[in-house]
Amino acid sequence: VLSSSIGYPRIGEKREWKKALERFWKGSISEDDLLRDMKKIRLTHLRKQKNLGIDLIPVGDFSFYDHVLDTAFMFGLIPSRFKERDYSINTYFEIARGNDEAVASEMTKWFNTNYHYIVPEIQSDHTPELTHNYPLQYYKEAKEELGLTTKPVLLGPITFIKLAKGFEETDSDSLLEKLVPLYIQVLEELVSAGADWIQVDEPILSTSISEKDLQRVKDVYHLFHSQLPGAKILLQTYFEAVDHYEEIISLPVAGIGLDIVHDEGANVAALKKYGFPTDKTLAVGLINGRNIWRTDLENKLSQIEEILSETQRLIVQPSCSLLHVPVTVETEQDLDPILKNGLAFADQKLAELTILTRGINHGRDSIQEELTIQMEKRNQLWTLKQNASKPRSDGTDLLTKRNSDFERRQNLQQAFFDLPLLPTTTIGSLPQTKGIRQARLRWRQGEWSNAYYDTFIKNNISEWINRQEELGLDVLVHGEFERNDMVEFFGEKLEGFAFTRFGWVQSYGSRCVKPPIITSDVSWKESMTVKEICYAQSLTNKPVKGMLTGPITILNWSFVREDITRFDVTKQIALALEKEIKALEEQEIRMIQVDEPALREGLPLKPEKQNLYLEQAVYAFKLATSSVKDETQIHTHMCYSEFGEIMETIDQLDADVISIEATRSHGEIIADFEIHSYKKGIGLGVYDIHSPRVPQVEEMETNIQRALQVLDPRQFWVNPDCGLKTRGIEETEAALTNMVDASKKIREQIKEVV
Ligand code: THG
Ligand code: ZN
Repeated sequence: VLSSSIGYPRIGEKREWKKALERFWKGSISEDDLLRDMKKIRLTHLRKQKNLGIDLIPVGDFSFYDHVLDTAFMFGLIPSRFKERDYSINTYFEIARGNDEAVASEMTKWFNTNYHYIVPEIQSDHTPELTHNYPLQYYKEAKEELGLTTKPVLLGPITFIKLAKGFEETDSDSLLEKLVPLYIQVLEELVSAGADWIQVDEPILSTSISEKDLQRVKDVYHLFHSQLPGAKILLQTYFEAVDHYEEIISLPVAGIGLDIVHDEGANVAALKKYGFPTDKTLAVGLINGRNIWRTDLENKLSQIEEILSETQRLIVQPSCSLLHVPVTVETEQDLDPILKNGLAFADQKLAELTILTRGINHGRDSIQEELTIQMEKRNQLWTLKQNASKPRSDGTDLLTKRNSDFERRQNLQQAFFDLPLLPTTTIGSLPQTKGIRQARLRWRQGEWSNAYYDTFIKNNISEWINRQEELGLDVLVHGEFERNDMVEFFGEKLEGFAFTRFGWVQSYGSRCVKPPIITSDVSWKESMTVKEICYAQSLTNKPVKGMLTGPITILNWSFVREDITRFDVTKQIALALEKEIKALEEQEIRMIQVDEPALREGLPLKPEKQNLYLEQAVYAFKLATSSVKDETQIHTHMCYSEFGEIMETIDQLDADVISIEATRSHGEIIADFEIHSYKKGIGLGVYDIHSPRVPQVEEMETNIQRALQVLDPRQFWVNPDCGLKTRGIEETEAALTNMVDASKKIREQIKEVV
């Protein structure tokens, strides 16, 4: 049995990768410098995996930005607004980041993770061509520099085209006809260079695919087989069970990779029911690639024994690429030692894998010592937790319904706030300038006293309250200058969370997040937002919105304990937030926004599991928000499109006002709300904040008018499409001035009609 790594984090132990990229973008290092730094990082990662004892080490999982973009670029699929046929690294980055003339390609979530990929845009006049054979380059590099024979990794053609946009579904076949020969060329060159296993990722097989797509899978992999009888393809799936187990295992490939961690037992059940072909290798995704807890190796050994009784040719590996976990626990100096011992990031997971592999190959006795140590470390953490935690009641006695229905609340709220038609507001965060980031750092490092820092934050709040008043906004925000990440901030103030220093995970491009770790029961210990919000409210007669991150988002953007259910953890978070909401309300804060940007991302990949998730999400949101007075207006905000399928859920949240990111796909979202005849308050972003461009008044008027064709002016709010923290001050002021103008103009036009 061989051990294998499906993919390794790109960012480096100290985010060297991110830093090199950002230095290059800033112009402070040359392209040659960048290439040299990146090569060094790649080789370091290969060496590390080798030293950890991994047999099959991946190449081609590395990227300068995103592996989906790499695949598009490798095949010359450059959107026509960029320099076509210029396959330089600058064009590559422009597609991801935009340039002065052209907007960047859209990015969206990679399956149910917090990683974002660049959506390939394939135009009907595109003729794909092979511009770079990245896996080959990296394969050769590993051989020449380190004498290593590695396992090239590619994103498979079916998943690639399913993630792409810009063409009709009916054109998929002709597109595949053009792409598949290029894939064959890539594979052929790899085989000629001596590659043994070649991993072709098709995570789309873990979603529910249509019969038509299944047929496409069969056609493509049969073609690969007939054209490349010598290629040892490992067809890799992850994140869920495969729906069409029998068909998948019958494909003419040398190996199949299955995730047996996130499949809720379905893959192994299928294996037992239908068996596995004796001439193929099963790559078993055994170690959780998405959490950070030390593995129960005893349990994994028994699982492997069970699998070995069905089929003998095995590779063992993590359940998915380790892109989704931080690099190493080693560098963490400040963690509680029991917690630290109980954690496994990418490097520790690969070490676990090596132990398991030895145990399988040479018998359990050969790893007894390591096994004992490992199990002790795990048990120390978890028995401790179990003693400490007394799971709450099932929550049936808890309040999850507002006092009155929306109609009554709406009347009371209108009387209370007396807002104009098409009220203007923003989503919550205001520009986080370098000065603000630096101030936070100085305070954290003890350079600034609490009092000094508090004054600094207050000054920023007051400056921006004035600005918002001058701009003529109707509902104001305090700006969130005191906050780092919207989940980290609350995690640090709630009971039950732990934090790492270097536990970064790539979110998109060079941007990383450091997910908090939920280690024990979550509870409220002190007010988290009251001081800043009340200070802001004291400066103005206009309403200031209280700003909180919702329970589902805190859950989805954290690493979560596994000794109690995720739903139990969610309820704990919701109850803690409820306390904060009550605390705000007691201080006369009467608009409270509870953001759930990650609600859609956590949607299970399998349709049959989606309802339960959505029900629980609604329950948690209502648990947090239902106990307020009728006059208190609950807002929520969500990012990203594809709301159609969760419209029902959005309605059930029973928020008085929702704002959603909509500028990039305005038409579709408006249609969704029309179909579902949504009646509550709604702000569809009237401009895109992801770009420094300042839109003209007319452009925003058009966006508002378009929405008013289907939405009642009495329900419509005018706001940017997301928080403004990544924008500069000047562009923000200019855009908001135009936004307020646009709203006022339309107010004038419609006031007779309403
Ligand atoms: N928080 C978390 N996850 C997220 C978002 C978030 N996922 C989706 C979306 N928002 C991703 N967006 C971003 C935007 C900015 C950054 C990261 C993700 C970012 N990160 C800093 C960096 O990499 O330089 C580090 C942050 C810091 O210094 O604290 O800017 O908002 N959890
Ligand atoms: Zn948003």
